Amino acid sequence: MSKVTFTKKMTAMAIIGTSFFAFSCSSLKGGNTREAKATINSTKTDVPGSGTISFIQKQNEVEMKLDLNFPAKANRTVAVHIHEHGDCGNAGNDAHGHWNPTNSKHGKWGSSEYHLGDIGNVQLDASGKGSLTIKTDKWSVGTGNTNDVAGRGLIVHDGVDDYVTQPTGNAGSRIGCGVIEAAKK
Ligand SMILES: [Cu+2]
Repeated sequence: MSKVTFTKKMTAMAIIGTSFFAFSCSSLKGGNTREAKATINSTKTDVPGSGTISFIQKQNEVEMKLDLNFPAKANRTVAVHIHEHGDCGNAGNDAHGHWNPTNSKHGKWGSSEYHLGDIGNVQLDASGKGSLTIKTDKWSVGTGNTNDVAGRGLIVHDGVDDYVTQPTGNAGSRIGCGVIEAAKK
């Protein structure tokens, strides 16, 4: 009898253990992270450039790090957005419009209304390099939820986002593009 009781206890413990593991993965408790990144390439031969962007989710916070290098845009400000489709075809135009799962107006990140793709303007230095960091609980990474950045397109524009003009910010043509891909587990 004691042997049977022991086996039942072990089974119960295994079930509890499995449930806890599944719960902790989906809610990203503890040290679990989810990552996505994109390599940004120039879409125009006359405006060479490159860049990288990474998104790391820890618990409910996503940290975005963006680095750009567009020498032809030295000392200028360029707009950067997450666009709807992770497709850089047709010189970046296949990425379509701004990613806007909340059906909001275009605006400045953190203002009363803005697209989830409205990363904003990045100042480039005398060599054409610039970077930006955002920490937010508005995005997720690799979750498949409507606020998941993975599978979207990262677009660098030729001009400045005025944060007012709908729905584009009048940011000009597309000079850089990258596909945001979730890191393989
Ligand atoms: Cu854009």
